[in-house]
Amino acid sequence: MQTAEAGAGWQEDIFRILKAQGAKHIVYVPDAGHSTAIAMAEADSEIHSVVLTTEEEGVGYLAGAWLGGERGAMQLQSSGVGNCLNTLSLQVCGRFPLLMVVTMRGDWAEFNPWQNPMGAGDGKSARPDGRDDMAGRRARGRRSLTQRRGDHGVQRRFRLRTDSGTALDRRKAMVRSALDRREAVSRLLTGRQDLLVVTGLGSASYDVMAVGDHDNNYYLWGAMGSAAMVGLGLARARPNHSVLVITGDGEMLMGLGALATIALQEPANLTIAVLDNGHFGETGMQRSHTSQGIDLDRVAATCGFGWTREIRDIEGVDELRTRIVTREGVKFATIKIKADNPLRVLPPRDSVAIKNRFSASLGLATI
Ligand SMILES: Cc1ncc(C[n+]2csc(CCOP(=O)(O)OP(=O)(O)O)c2C)c(N)n1
Repeated sequence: MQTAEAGAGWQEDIFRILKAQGAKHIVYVPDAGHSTAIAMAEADSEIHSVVLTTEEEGVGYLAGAWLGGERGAMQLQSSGVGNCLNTLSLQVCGRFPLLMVVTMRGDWAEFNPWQNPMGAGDGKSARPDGRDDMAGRRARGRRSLTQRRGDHGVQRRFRLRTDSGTALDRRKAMVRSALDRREAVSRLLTGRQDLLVVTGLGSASYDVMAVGDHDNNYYLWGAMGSAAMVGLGLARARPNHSVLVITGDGEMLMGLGALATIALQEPANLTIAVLDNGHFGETGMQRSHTSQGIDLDRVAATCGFGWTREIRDIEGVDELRTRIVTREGVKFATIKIKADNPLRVLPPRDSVAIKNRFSASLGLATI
């Protein structure tokens, strides 16, 4: 009895402190240790509480909320810190604050040995600047170079096997009915006014930059799979703005769980537009799942997005543009584009400056 009360007590304290410090967003993958605080967040109408499918979604979400001028925290267990590693580049490179309240597993008397690797490693994992262990990193770098060389051989053999008959026909049909990516993005952003735009890494960012740099653009250069969640956090923090995420099929596929998370939140002001060339264009045009039977708009529809479309013509892009500004429900579109690689138009790489510019344009103080 005494133990249970003590447990609930610290959780209540954590929730109260977070709220007192102005946290508006509590995002979590449940851990038993956080259950009281999660229940308090769920019951509090002033808090956006967001259940995630995986912890890295929380990293993107909280960066988005911060871009929109609001604070939050993630509650997770130590194994979830491991899930976040790559996305932490968002915090490091954009210098977004990130508060994670981590319940430790893999500590003294842990009964599940599978909790031990992350329990023992969390201190280092949460430091993606990785200032220690340089020798280990160099060794790992050599190994991954060998693996990369090996992988390319595998890809070539795989491509030869799959490029036969019907698959090839399907690809040709797709190319015939596909849009020019630069034209599609340019049309989508025409007359954008106060639209807030988040771009996934690589080609989608180059397309948006090719239209013209803008104070209300936030470009991701990494944290692959995070764009939709940054969009969600931003949309929740800025309900009176329309928020548009523009990303690639590969980037969206890496964060597919986000579609489930976003559908539950139903942000009426958020639209996700996936530029779908059926390939990982940036890395050498390897085929992605979307040219092999996976339809992202149908995944979004199944998750519960109220409006979804597969767009194959410029009229469809025009319709999407008019819908984005309505803020009448969460929307998802795949825009089928040609699998080509137009000249790269690189956005600025100083992600802190871009963040501060974005905040300033919303009238927010920058730090
Ligand atoms: C975690 C991670 N894995 C792999 C990569 C390498 N990578 C960079 S861009 C990219 C493909 C992006 O494909 P897509 O989003 O479809 O954009 P496209 O260039 O095809 O428009 C990949 C796999 C990465 N940056 N991060």
